[in-house]
Amino acid sequence: MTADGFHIPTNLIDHLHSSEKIVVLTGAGISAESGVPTFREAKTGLWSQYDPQELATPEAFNSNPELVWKWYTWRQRLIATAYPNAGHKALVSLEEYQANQAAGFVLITQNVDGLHQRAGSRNIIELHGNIFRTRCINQCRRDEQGPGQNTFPPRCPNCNGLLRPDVVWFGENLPREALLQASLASQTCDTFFSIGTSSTVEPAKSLPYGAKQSGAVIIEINPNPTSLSHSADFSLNGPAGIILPEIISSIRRES
Ligand code: BV8
Ligand code: ZN
Repeated sequence: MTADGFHIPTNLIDHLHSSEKIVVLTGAGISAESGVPTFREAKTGLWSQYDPQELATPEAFNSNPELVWKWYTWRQRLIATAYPNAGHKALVSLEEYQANQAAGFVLITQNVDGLHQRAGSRNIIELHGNIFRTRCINQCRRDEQGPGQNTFPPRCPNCNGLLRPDVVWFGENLPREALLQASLASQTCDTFFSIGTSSTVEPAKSLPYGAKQSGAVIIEINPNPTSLSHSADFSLNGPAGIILPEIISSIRRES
């Protein structure tokens, strides 16, 4: 099923009216309309000569912490000037719409930009951490805000070890509790949205298949096809910032 000119299929709206638990998985695409480059299209500006998958690794940090911190500082500054867009805000409305269902809404994000929190979403699982948090490589502390002092790269005030961005790098395990909660939510929902993700990164890319196996309706929102598209019940080909608000107004119009 595809949305024709962003007309949302009626049977999708009917399904959402009766849905008891909605799980949403977002990727970098939902922040694209806020001006935050997506992960694999981040061929903009200073970083076009580097492959993000090469920089977001423990090996890169161990061999060149200054370069990796320059990349993250550049991204932090870019994200700090960005604002949640209509897609982020529509997910807040969807969570509010589900409020009368106990545990009716879970937002799982691969993004590290914190834009869902700033939009007002509440039940969020950050699978890959948060770019504004730092943690000590000797694991003696984790700080919500960025590094306080002015040494570069920043060092831990406890042990003087290097501080690192509190994100999950390629080759690193995801936070155990976050992955457990995300898997459980995906396997116990009746509706699973996959929004703005190329569905290439494990283990996040497996979540919709767990939902499908448990009988959930799978809805993908992405201007481009992905490896998930052929398994989705609805594949809405367009930008999240246009399609999600249309879904919210259709739900309200027809309720
Ligand atoms: C792990 C934080 C155990 C850092 C990120 C099994 C098979 C093969 C490989 C593996 C496997 N298991 C593990 C791996 C290795 C690896 C992996 O999956 N590699 C892939 C690339 C093959 N996974 C890991 O290493 C994970 N760890 O599994 O631990 C382990 C350990 C060792 C060995 C084996 C197993 C850790 C992965 C986490 C990496 N960290 N981010 C940082 O951000 O700096 S991942 C990074 O990619 C971002 O978080 C990003 O969100 C995420 C996924 O990318 P997307 O979000 O999908 O973004 P992308 O740019 O790709 O796509 C954007 C999409 O948006 C596009 O489709 C576009 O069309 C769409 N779009 C554009 N505009 C819009 C839009 N959509 C809607 N609206 C729009 N307007
Ligand atoms: Zn320390």
